[in-house]
Amino acid sequence: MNAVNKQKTVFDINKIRADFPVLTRKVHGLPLVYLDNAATSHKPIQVIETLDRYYREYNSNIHRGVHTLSEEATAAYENARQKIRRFINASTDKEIILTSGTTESINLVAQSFGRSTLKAGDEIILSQLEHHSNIVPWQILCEQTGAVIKVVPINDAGELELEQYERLLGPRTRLVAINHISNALGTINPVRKIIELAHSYQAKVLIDGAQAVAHCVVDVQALDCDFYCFSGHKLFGPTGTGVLYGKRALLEAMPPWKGGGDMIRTVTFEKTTYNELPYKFEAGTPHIAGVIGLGAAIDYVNTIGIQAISDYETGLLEYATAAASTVKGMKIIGTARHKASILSFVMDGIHPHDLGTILDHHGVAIRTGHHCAMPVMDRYAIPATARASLAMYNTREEVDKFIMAVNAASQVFK
Ligand code: C6P
Repeated sequence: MNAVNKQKTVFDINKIRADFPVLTRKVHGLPLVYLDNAATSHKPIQVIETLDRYYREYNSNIHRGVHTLSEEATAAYENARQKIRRFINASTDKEIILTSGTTESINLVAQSFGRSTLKAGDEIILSQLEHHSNIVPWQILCEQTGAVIKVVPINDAGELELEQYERLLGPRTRLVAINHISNALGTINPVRKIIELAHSYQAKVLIDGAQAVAHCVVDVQALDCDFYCFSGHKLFGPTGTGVLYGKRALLEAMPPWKGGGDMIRTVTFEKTTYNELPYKFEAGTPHIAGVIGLGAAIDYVNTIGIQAISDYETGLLEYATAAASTVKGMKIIGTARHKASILSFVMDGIHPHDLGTILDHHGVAIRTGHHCAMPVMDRYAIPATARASLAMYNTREEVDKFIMAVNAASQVFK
């Protein structure tokens, strides 16, 4: 665990809730119960004010100007990179590539690392639990290179079948790309073990941490992953921000993906040379305010402590799971032994979309659908689930309101 995450902090739910202005609003005349945090989380006032301050006081492009505003913006931007580096315990800022989100981070690895190293017949291992963002970029890469995808199946509980994984690993395995926590079921995958096994075959490992960073401690050095991807907006930061962590030696060897300003050292029509890490992968003007805001979001999370958040949410999920078991006709999809923050379910006789609409009229926001994880739905032979996803600012009272709303919906369809 890194130094920041070890800090002792106090978890004060009322104080936390007071920091999120949107939590005081009403929906259809009722207090908002926001249980769609896996899609995106809300932003504390500290993040909102950071964005506001940037635009009011020092809006400017970075790495380009010598004037005061540009220097202030550059310093704040690079300071945010350091905060991100410390938050996931990377060893140098050069390993922190700022992107627009998890999706872009994965595409970057596919098109740079993947396209430059994979050959026809090479194998990429994915799992049945993946979000489309961790499937489609690899399919595109396979079309380009002739590499092939192998899939680790899941059991009825929604856990990866590790024996099958071990069987899939082999001398042609070049890359394993697996999520840390499943967005559709909440399964926490044994990523440390997955990485260790892949490395014994000299395969590289990309972890899709989109659902993990706001819910558990992430230490990329302890995990020993080769790449780790996440989005700022699920971590109480702005949309349009994201991170690709990569081991320095790998990133050094990888060609650039997008070309443009800031990623070059010299340009002539005959030859262009590229900038050093991390800028080699950061073409064009980035979401400057957003990255600075993500830094503020990380400061915020650190004042509470990611371990304290994780412990709190574990209790809340247990409470929600126990409450759900009392609802007639409610079946939880995804019952892994190790789960985080997500309760996916179906109701007898009610389509998830109808349920979502009824819950909205009770002020309760959940997501319904395939959650961009169609292979998971196929595994359970269902078109969709309803999904309540929790964050650190949710309470047991909110879970009670959610359960009451589900009961009310079942009365409507009786
Ligand atoms: N899942 C959900 O409601 P972006 O869109 O790039 O920020 O994140 C994509 C992504 C990748 N991997 C996982 C595991 C994810 O959960 C997500 C985003 C949201 O579940 C929106 S589909």
